[in-house]
Amino acid sequence: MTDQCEGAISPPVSEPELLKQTSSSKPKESLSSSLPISQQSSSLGRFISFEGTEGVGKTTAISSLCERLEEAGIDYIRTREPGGSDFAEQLRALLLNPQTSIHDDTELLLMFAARCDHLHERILPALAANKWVICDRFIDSTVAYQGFGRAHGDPKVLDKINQLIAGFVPRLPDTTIWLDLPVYEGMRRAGKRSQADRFEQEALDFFTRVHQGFVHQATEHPNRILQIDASGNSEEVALRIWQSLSVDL
Ligand code: Z5A
Repeated sequence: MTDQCEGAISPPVSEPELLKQTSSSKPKESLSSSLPISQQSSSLGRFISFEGTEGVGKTTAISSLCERLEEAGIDYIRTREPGGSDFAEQLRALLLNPQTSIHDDTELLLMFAARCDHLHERILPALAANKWVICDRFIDSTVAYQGFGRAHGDPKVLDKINQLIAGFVPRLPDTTIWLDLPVYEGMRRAGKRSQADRFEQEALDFFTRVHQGFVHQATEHPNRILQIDASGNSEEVALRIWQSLSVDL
């Protein structure tokens, strides 16, 4: 599970850290001198999405990045998809519920309905206020899960998704961090948790196709998507991300 949004459905008590919404205004002085970002005091909002197959460590890596942004005194919001706004969180609850049974097209359109609300209620206003937006999953997940996981990379479905992106997504991420890890390793990491949601119940073949979807996106959008090796411990992964971002910024 990932982050929560302002005023949305309360998360389980076991995930208190996910309630964090925006950066604290207090930088942690003891660590800030080691930050590699040259524009530590920059007020320009950046849109950064995180992507990857199940259990690759996005939530963990986003927490580390947010800590570093706080240390740098950068104002940000942390959010997630599907979800991130009140209405989108309601759709998320339906989409992830293992009891939900819907047609693939319905799932695709609900992902975009949620995204539309999230963009207009949360992402675009934050960027307009020069805040950074750190988003757990965005459009590349739709290509990977609905386009490749569900539709096996069918060009007609990919075309529909690209049309939805062109029609309803006025702002793409500036940078997408794709945490890349062998599918079985992510499933092993995620498997340590107790309850599987509707997507997590899918089989290895499904997640292998999802991974192909991320490979596809990284090939199509090499300037936006940074492929980051997600193996190793969480500190190593966080450092790789930070170094990649500081180069990219
Ligand atoms: N979905 C979709 O189909 N279409 C769309 O357009 C969008 C989404 C936007 C959202 O699920 C589901 O929606 C998602 C795709 C679909 N389904 N799946 N699968 P979610 O938000 O609940 O779950 P998730 O995005 O897949 O995240 P996750 O499974 O919770 O994993 P994660 O955030 O990437 O990983 P984590 O929670 O940070 O780490 C997983 C475990 O590994 C945890 O116990 C950590 O302590 C551990 N961990 C983390 N890093 C490490 C390292 N480096 N080493 C060892 N262990 C680690």
